[in-house]
Amino acid sequence: MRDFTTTYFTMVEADALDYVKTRLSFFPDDAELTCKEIGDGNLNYVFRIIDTKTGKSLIVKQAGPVARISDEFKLSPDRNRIESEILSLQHKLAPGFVPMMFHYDPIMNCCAMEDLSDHEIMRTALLQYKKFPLFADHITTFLVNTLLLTSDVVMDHKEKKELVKQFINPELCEITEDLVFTEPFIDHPRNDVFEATKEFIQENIWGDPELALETAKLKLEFMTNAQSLLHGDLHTGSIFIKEDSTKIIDPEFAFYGPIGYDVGNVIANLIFAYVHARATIDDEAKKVDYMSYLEDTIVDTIDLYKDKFMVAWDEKALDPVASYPGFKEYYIGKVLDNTAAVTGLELCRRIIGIAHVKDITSIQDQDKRAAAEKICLSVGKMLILEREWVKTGEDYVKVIREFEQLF
Ligand code: SR1
Ligand code: MG
Repeated sequence: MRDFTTTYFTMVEADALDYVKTRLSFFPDDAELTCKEIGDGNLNYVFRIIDTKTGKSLIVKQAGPVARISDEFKLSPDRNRIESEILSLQHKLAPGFVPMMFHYDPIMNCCAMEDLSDHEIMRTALLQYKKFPLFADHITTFLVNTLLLTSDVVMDHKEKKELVKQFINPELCEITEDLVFTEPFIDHPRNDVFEATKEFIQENIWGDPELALETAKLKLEFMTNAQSLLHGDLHTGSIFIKEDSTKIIDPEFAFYGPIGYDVGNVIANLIFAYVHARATIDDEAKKVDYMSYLEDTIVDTIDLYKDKFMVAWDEKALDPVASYPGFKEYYIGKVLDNTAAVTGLELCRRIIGIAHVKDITSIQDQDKRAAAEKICLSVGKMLILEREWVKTGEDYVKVIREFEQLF
């Protein structure tokens, strides 16, 4: 058995099993444990350990020194500390919406947490056309509780600044700065463009100086506006879901940034599911039904978010300036501008950049995939350029409808 107490190394299944037996007291001594590596993300190793006698189970997540997607990305395994600490904090701010943390190990850069195998990854579920009527309500509670409640309008300012320090996350932020804000909007060697969409991208994205300028402003906003403690990578692959429960996982990109970054990521990834359904459901009635479910979810997520934010502001915003007439409306207005822009950025970067989404890459018909990509890019561009005019759920639906007619 290898030594887990002195030097970090990346574990394989047998190591994770030994780790759980020797370093944790989660299972009884007579447990019959099996271990499987189940990670399918871009960065980490995820082991599920099950006691076959009782069915009791646990997840061990370890941060590797390089990203799984490409060893070009060398990353400090300290992101596992960030993930462990923010999950503990979010558990207090938004009880029931994150997995329970049991253990963090700063030598092995791993943590142990609740196994959510009775849930499924939301992206996978949406690609199977499943519906989750409670999602918009759940995610908006999570967003308001984790974002507004970690902002300066609610928190003691010195305590907030301590959190800013605790969650400084330069390497993961750099990935976002590069992969979301920079590379997709220039002809960068790391981009990975679908051949049938390339000309469209050259003309409409890389060839547009006005768009480039707006992405520069948004990048600086992302880097300098320490507004709230973000999840930082809130796509549908970071959400475990079942009919009556939503759990937000994988907050390793957490840092203090602009609120719209989390909300916009949720909306963009609902739009990916929407264009996937449009391209892949043959039965017309089923297609209309599923797409309108996703439209409703987009509308409800924006509108409920705004409503709950306003209510929470009235109850919890303690800074004296929070009650000045018009300030709440100004603040939420800025958050909604940024939300629209980030929705647009995420829509473009998942099509053009290195990190794609299955919603798009799994569309087998090449013409339909190209059409889906052009809708995402057109909607994305419009949301970036016209962000100040996109304030309600219905505004998003109008933009989507406008462009889906064209492709
Ligand atoms: C190198 S990491 C690529 C992407 O995967 C993560 O989930 C983030 O979305 C990141 O941009
Ligand atoms: Mg992730």
